[in-house]
Amino acid sequence: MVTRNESATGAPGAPDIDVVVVGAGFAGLYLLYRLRGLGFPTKVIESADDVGGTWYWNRYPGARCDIESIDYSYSFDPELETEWQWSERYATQPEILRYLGHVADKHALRRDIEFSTRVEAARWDGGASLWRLRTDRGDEIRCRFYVMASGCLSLPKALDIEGADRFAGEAYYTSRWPHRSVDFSGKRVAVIGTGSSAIQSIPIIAQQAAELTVFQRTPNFSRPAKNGPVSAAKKAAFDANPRAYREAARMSGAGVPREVPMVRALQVSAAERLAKYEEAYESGDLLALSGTFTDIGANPEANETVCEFLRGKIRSIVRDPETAEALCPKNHFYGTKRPCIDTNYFETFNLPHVRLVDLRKDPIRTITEKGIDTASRSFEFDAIVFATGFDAMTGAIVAVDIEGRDGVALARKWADGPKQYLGLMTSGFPNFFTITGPGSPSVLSNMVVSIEQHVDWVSACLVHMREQHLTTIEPTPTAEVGWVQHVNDFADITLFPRANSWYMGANVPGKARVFLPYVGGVDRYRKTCAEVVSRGYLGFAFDGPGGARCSDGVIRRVQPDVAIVLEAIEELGVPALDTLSVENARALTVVMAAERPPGPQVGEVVDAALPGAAGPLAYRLYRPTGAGPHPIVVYFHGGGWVLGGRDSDDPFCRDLCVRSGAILVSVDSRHAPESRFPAAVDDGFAAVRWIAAHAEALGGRPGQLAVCGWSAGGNIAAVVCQLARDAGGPRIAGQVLVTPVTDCDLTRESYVANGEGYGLTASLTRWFWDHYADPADRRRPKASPLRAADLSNLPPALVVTCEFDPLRDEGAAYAAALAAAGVDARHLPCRGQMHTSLPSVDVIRSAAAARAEIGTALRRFFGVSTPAAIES
Ligand code: NA7
Repeated sequence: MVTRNESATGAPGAPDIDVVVVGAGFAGLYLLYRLRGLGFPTKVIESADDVGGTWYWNRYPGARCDIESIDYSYSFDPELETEWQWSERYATQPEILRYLGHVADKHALRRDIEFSTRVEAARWDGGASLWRLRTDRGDEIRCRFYVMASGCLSLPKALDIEGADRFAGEAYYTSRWPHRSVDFSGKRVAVIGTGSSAIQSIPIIAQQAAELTVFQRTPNFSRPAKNGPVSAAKKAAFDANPRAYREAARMSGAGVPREVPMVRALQVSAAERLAKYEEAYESGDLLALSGTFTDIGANPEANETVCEFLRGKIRSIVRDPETAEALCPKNHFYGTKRPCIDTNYFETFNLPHVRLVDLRKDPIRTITEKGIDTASRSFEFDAIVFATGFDAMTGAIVAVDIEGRDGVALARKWADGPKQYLGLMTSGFPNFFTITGPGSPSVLSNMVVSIEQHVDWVSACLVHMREQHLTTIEPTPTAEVGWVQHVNDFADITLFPRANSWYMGANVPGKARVFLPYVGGVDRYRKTCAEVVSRGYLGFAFDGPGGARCSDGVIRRVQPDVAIVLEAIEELGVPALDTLSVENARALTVVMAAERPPGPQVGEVVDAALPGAAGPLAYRLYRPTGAGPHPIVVYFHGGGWVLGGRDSDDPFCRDLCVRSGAILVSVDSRHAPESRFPAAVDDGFAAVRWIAAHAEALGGRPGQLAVCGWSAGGNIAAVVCQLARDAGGPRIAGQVLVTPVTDCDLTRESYVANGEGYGLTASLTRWFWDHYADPADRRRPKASPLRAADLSNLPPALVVTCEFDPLRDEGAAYAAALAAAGVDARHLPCRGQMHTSLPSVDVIRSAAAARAEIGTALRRFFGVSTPAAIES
């Protein structure tokens, strides 16, 4: 029973206790320890009869951690690190449970844990500013703060197999294994599922069972764990400086210290790739393969090299070719469903009494009294083991009937996916925290590191509230929407959303298909949480005797890959171009370009020259695959009329060629300051005229010519359209202006807001203009096309602008002015992007959707409606 005398006042409407925590696993135990130490009366409610959480319930044969135990352990109590020695590299479930029992004993935690009790409902009482919890014992507990530390993988998925309750033999669930030992000797056993739990238990069950049949719906990637004693090297690395080791874990991507890859898989030779994969394979480290190259998680082609490497291993282990092939994952990318490490998993299928049933070919029809009927066969079993997984990340939370402000049910609020701020809180539910909730790194990290970070954050928040005399905290809707967007933006630049995984909620019928964890990494996330606090708890609203306060806003508005690129530029200490001589600036852009991904393959690339306004101009022609003739797009590169050439936007041109199905002719123009205004636009116009006149010879379709340009190239493209109109030709079918320079006024709001910190600076823009044109010339429409007296009768236009670009507002103004003049003009504003996003093919993946829109627009200009054949 909960005692009521813990209340500070004991008055009606007063809380019984400050904090109630649900769950006595890694999270609940540390929370209790921390809050108790800070003087917050705290009670933990736990449905099991002892501590352990997931390690209490998941006692199936072979259950162990697959993050090394040195890493998968608490850091808050340095004494633990010397008094507890792990017996194996990957500890078994009983050992981890003993560890948690030891921690509970050492810190006398059990006295504040109410075991064998389940919280069934929780209601926010706005009048009294407290939560009223109801337990399955019929108690009501009133608390100021309510924390769900209920685990990400704790609520078993409801069985979705017809007839599951009909089976008369022994039925076991890996997630709810009996506390007695189970003996399968001499029995015919079925295992349904091939996730982590199955992959760990199958080899052990096979040692006992007379017959073992594995029912597999989706084969999984797994490799040997190479378990054994804790490695001497690992132990030495830890012992050398445990505090530094822990700090490195906190500032790593996945909560385990490791080197960060610097090279793309597709940048190196196949032999080099293979060597890296072999090394990672042999390491037995779950995270090693994803950490071999930078692009494994994002680039399908790069990922496929890992997949094929692992399939090769499976084929080399499993003797029966048909079984081997069935065990090879082919419908998801490596890492997009939780990969596994194992001990003799694939080898088990070589045993004569073990067989695999491929449910993709022969699905389960029903479970019967005696066994399992598939579409084509009837199997009889003495025991069935269901290793069918969990309602991950949200299941255990919404299993409690939680009602926030105004009677809103959490289950209803989250019906289309969890709406959370930082994975810690949800708006409309004051003083309600989730430890490792959806929208935090959680299951994509070493859970213990993420748990400690959340517990520390929540504890510090409660101390802040106490010091500031604040009673309630909740996130604002603005902050929450912004965070959910950021979580999705991050997921969308990876391959994760393409898999039907529990990360996506896809394993539970009817569950919203939303990416649940935060893929940005433990380090990035930790810095974000700290920044939220340092900016006055940005996005949180507080109330209480200390006064109402709220610093509202969105913590991350820039696209995640844009942020990564900006961080890399800062880390590399790349000098600002406008601090360099023109010669050095040009040399630097060439060096930077050498490192980028090459862009997609096209049918043919031809370098040649054409006559410009004052001499030959180099151009590069990109021809699509497939029989011509093709429409032609004349492309003008960026570089502020000063830098760049036909090489500088090469990946973008390839991408545009593939997406548009058109020939791209990327034309150089004379550069400033050697050739100032109007040399560049005169060259541009001369090039368009020549290309239009020679379209057929170039493989083009006469009359089907569009122009496209990025940045200063967008300026040239826009001016060329005006010159062609005024000269009565050539006919231009459309213009795509990508973050174009359209005006010389550098005082617009976007220059103020985005003038610093987003790649192209206001000062660099000034530097370009100074090199290009005299102040009087800049105002002429040939330099500032926005200033043309007449914008009518221009070709249809797509104007792309980026939110974090100094040029944003002049691009938007040009789109609006064209539309006002009756031109068929569309404005495509790109959220969270910067000036260089669009041309950064395979680097700024979040801009791929905008690149696809450009392809579609070009196709439309040419009257083509078929979609481009390109992966995002
Ligand atoms: P998982 O990884 O969700 O695995 C569950 C397995 O059960 C998986 O192979 C599923 O196939 C299979 N499954 C689920 N429902 C069915 C039905 N109806 N029919 C056939 N097969 C089914 O859970 P685990 O317990 O193994 O591991 C959970 C996490 O714990 C793990 O990732 C680690 O982080 C620790 P599917 O892939 O859905 O086709």
